[in-house]
Amino acid sequence: MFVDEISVEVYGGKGGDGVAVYRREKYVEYGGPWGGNGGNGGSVIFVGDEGKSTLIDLRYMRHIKAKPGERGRTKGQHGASADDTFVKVPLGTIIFTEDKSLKIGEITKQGEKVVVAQGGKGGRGNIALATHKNPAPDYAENGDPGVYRRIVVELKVLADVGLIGYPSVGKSTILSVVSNAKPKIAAYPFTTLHPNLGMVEVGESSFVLADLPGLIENAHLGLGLGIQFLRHIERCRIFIHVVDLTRDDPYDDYVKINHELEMYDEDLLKRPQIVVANKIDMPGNEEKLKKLEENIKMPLITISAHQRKEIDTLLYLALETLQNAPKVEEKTPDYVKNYTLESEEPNFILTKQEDGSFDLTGNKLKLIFERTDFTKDEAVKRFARQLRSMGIDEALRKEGAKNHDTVRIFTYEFEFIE
Ligand SMILES: Nc1nc2c(ncn2[C@@H]2O[C@H](COP(=O)(O)OP(=O)(O)OP(=O)(O)O)[C@@H](O)[C@H]2O)c(=O)[nH]1
Ligand SMILES: [Mg+2]
Repeated sequence: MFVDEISVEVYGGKGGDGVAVYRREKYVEYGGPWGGNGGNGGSVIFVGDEGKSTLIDLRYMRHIKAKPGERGRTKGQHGASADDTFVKVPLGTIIFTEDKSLKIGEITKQGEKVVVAQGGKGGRGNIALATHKNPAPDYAENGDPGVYRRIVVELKVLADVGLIGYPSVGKSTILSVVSNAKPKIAAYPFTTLHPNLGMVEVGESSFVLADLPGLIENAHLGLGLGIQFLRHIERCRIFIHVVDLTRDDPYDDYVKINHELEMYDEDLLKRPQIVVANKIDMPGNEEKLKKLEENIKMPLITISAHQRKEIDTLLYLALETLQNAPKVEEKTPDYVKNYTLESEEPNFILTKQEDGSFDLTGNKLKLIFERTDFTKDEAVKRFARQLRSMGIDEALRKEGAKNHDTVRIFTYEFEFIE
């Protein structure tokens, strides 16, 4: 099955915790701090791979977790950072945030990488935390949590040439005779439910051909398989427009399909088309053929996919047309902003509750919170200092906080002390 949009959960690895230990050796009188830093957690990284053409792999790994960093060790040794977790994805993959309002990245080249979930930084051990004032801290930092997010991964078919036309005109049959692809072929409409891709070799050259689900009138309004497949057409540089000589009026079909393209995006009509009249092996097609020849201004080739008649003529013409066709401009919807790491978020968000207590949240505050080992007095004091330097005390005062008011920070409650 062709997968073109999939939602997955990605987890950066947690950073390893730093440790708080002291040096105790035979001849060392005053053992100093000797706890190493935790290692960084691994990141989940998507990497472009030309060998892939679908997102099917992602379907089998809905949750992608990178490994955590190692805890710091004694003797000042740092914990090892975890290896990143790489996931190979096809070129043309676009990664969005869950609601698709932000684009996290796009992969267009072999080996190109996009970090989709950053691993957490390792926490500092008590060596790194030692200061002039406190040369031997008895606490260490916890490792940062890795980024967790749900992402939407999208792949538009990266085909150069697209087969378009009504259902049952023989699009899949054509793909099956010119490539190794094995699309489903049957005498009923909408046999093809998802685009199939095939690599077509023509002499020394090759191109990717997409067999697209059949279109019908008002596809642009969602009829038949509808708009979702018109999207796949966007990247094709040229079209092979297939008409069926056994249908009542192939010329009328041709006009209607082009109208659908135009209604979806009028630029699509500017792309070169080769019109292919298929099923010439069937009797009674002279009149219909004549009407096509008289009215169609584009190159027209008459073939029989069944009997493999004139298939080579078609392929050489497709290749030549493709080589002269302009590159397709990517259209990114206006609403999609590029995701940036510098968030415009404030350091913290303070809200006064109805019962007179205060609530503090925010991603930056969260980071400091997660790093703190609340079982250690010293660490808690340090946390309080960090809050002060972020301006939280002042903000609380401004909001009217008085002695002994309750301040909630994530899972902990504190007392405000003047
Ligand atoms: N006589 C004859 N029949 C053909 C020819 N090419 C395809 N067919 C038949 O037409 C029917 C439809 O063919 P498909 O290739 O599945 O058509 P399609 O355009 O992919 O159809 P959808 O996937 O439904 O859009 C099948 O029964 C084919 O065997 C041909 O050259 N001659
Ligand atoms: Mg088909």
